[in-house]
Amino acid sequence: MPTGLEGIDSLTLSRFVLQMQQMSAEATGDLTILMNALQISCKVVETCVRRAGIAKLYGLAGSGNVQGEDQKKLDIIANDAFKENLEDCGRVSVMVSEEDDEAIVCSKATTHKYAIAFDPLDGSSNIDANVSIGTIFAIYRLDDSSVSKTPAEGAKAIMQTGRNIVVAGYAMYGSATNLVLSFGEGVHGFTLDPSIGEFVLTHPGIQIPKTGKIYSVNEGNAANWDKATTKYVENSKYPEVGKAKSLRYIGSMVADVHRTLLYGGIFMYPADAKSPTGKLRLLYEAAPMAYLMEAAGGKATTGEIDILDIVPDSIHQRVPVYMGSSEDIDAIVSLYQSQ
Ligand code: P6P
Repeated sequence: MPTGLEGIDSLTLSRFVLQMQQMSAEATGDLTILMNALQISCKVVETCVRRAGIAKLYGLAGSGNVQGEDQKKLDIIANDAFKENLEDCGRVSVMVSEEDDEAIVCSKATTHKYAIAFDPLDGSSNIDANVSIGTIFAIYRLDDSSVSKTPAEGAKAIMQTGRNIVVAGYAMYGSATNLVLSFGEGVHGFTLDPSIGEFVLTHPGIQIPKTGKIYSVNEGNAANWDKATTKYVENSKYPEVGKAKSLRYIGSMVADVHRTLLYGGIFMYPADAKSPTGKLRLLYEAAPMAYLMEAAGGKATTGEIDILDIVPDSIHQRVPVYMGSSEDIDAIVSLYQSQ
């Protein structure tokens, strides 16, 4: 399928989305409007993150969220920015945010084809240290013949497997601001050009290497790992053949996944004795990142099942995560199979 990228340089995200939609006979423009609201939200958050130190936006907000985590001031600012823009665009019927207990039924929706799950500012514990943080999102298609009227109905409508994702991606607020996304056909990376205020195409057609030299995990949890994870990390450090892998761990999922996507290797957040279902959330962290990994030629698993095949049972459900280069994921899966 043509990607619409042929022979075009400095393609902006806005034009990319328009071209993608113009190639689809049944496109109505709703997704284009939704994507525009999404990228405006990313630009608002980017500005706040860049100015956080100067505008005294570091530190705690003095409140907590459904995850039991202390909310940072920027967590709330980012969450409000996404909810307001996505509500006001009128093309989102249901929203789920990491920062909100329940699903949100959008009263301003004029169409009911799309739901979005997002983590407005993932990795926020790193904000005050100026470590890269990000936004993760997944857009799901709804059956618009039955409009959700309550948070419970909205939650039921959005709880679909990752195979039903229409668009997934992340923004990373780092030394540059990247927006990496996929509509299912290929993964493309855009970089915010502050001189024109547009995301421009810088990484067309990202393909993850089949294997990598890096493993990424919080080794501080090693005492609680299961046998398969312990064995995998041991093999990475003391391989029977070849060179040992390097350990790189930032502690911000967007940054660790972005590096894995570009350089290859494996990113892991296993389940362990402390967190029997792992730490990362399925709907707005694991599934969107798994969607990108598979679209880039990689894999994503809990060790026992592809992440994209999991049917969610709650909107904040956590799952174990292993994602990255196909050969590295095959290695952890075979360790689980022999466990
Ligand atoms: P730990 C950040 O809080 C986050 O949700 C992800 O971005 C990151 O991958 C993970 O948690 C880090 O968790 O336990 O290693 O600090």
